[in-house]
Amino acid sequence: NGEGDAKDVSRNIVIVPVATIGCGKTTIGLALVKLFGWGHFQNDNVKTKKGRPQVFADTISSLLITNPVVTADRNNHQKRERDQIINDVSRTVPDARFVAMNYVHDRANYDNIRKATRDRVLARGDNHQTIQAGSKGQDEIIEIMEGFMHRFQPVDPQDEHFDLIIDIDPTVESRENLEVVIEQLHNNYPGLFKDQDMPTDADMDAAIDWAMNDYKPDFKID
Ligand code: IDP
Repeated sequence: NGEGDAKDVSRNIVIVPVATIGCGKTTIGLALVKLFGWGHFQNDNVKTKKGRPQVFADTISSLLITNPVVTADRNNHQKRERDQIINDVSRTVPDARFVAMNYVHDRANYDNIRKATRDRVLARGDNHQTIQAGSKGQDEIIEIMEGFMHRFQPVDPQDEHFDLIIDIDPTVESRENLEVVIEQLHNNYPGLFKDQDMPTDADMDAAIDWAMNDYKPDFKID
């Protein structure tokens, strides 16, 4: 983890979504690409079969060379995945800092989360890289989503090496969550934004619209 004052940081930030399928993490990652030109890499674009976690981490590390902020887009819904990305990126980029984009999953809220995520994925499934709803039945999709919900482990701030944990709500619109993420990044790391104007409401609306409607995923072949 990076040394020194967070307010002086202007690079080597990794956004680590903590999520299940359909929370909106890719949508926010893409909106950040559109708004700030930051990096974004989806785990499903790792084409190798062996050593996928290592390839994913190495790709994030490489992207940090040219991007001040990179979103490590996979669910990271278990502690071991989060430890893996933090440890492996830190080995090549020792001053990297990790920000959890934390879709809070309280067990008591599971039914609301199920409803929100299923509605999104089933409505627009063909646009989802992991699910590719067109090729799967609804029951099969729901089963895959349930697996992630069941295995989900909440972030433990004491025991995990995040520099910042941004809590967001999987049941609200991605537009709302995007604004919270940008606000908290700006409050904690003003140096990331010093060369650019902050986005307006209309800019954020347009970025979400682009991420949801114009971007098409690059499907993995297997
Ligand atoms: P994930 O990366 O967390 O699995 P996304 O792929 O970003 O989730 O979103 C799942 C689906 O829901 C996509 O088809 C996306 O376009 C759609 N979606 C994302 N955010 C919203 C929203 O705020 N309202 C409605 N649909 C959304």
